[in-house]
Amino acid sequence: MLTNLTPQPADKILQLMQKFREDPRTDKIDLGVGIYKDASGNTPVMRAIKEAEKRLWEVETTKKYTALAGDPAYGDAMVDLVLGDAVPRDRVAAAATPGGTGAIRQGVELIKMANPDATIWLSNPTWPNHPSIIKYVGMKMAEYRYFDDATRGVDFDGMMADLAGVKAGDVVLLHGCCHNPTGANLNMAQWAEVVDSLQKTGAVPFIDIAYQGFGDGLEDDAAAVRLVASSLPETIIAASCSKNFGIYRERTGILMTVSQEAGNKPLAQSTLAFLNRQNFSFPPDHGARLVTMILQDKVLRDDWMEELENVRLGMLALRTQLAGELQRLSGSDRFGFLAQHRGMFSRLGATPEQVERLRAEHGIYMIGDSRMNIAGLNEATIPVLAKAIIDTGI
Ligand code: PLP
Ligand code: TYF
Repeated sequence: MLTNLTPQPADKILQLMQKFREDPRTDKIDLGVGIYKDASGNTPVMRAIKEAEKRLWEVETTKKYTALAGDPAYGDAMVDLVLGDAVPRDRVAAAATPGGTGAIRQGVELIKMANPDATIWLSNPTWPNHPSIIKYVGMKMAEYRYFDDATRGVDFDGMMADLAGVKAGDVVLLHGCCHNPTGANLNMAQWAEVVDSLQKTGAVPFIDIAYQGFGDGLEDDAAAVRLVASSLPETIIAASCSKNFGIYRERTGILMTVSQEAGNKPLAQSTLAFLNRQNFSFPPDHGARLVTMILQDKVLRDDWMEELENVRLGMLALRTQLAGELQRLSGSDRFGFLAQHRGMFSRLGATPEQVERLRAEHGIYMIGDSRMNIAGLNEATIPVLAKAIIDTGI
């Protein structure tokens, strides 16, 4: 039986990670996989996580099962973090999942249960795991225009034209903030137009928010998801704690649904629990518990927010420095978009051949579509990257 298996497509981002590891050059620069790194290239455990782990070791008396949807306190804390008071709590169902990816997978399965004929609309481009999971689950998908190659901003007219053609009951997958892989984002006036469009077509928004706190701040980064959830009858949200709590390997995420009325919530809640049971039974608890402890304790929460804010400001400073250096070297403003983009990533707009030359000639690793992880830079490597970009004729 096992001989019947056929090779499956590899993840290009993870493949590049391996290639970087194998490169013997000591001055190589890793702008590949989306993991936050400090100026020394380390991904430290955040202070509040360390402290919560210490406390947890002292107070935790059992590791017995929690509940199929995870600890309800985690659900409450995350609904607060993501949605604030944008929608009444009695319309929101939530279940802990293994990472944001687990939430996306369960979200797609939920959509399949509710409307197997729905088409799921994805931004072009999007995070490659979106189409991969949707295809695997067996749902139809389509793309809406998103990135403008000329400005390296959002092709908003193209996006709106495509969203106007979405059918009632279809699903539109939107990045809540810090678009991966482009770094180009909608402003709030544009989000309001997206809301109008969804209202007109009757499409259901599915928001993936994996970088809250990495763009314009914890509250500002949640503004779009809050606007959408408070304006439309139904919203599905997949949130990840991997980046903003730095707990990548703990697999901590959450799937939330906002039902039209409080009366519809119990069915959504029991379906989320059912989906967990079918896939893995009880969700991982360690990361979720740390997140809950931090969000519930003022001292830990303030410390986490301070550290996260420093991470965010550090990436913004790197953006400004890189854009400034490129302006100096090129004598033009054509790289100004790097300072406008938000989050961990920017799509540089180089050709695959240029990306390959950066790797081969300069030891600079970015994803083939020219996505750079800004956190992979530091003050010393910014001039090196800027010079390589100019030398490569980008
Ligand atoms: N969605 C996007 C757009 C991402 O970039 C990521 C990646 O880290 C995730 C979701 C989910 O990540 P995780 O499953 O590690 O929580
Ligand atoms: O886009 C990224 O780099 C992050 C990390 O299969 C990631 O989201 C990349 C690939 C993958 C899982 C996570």
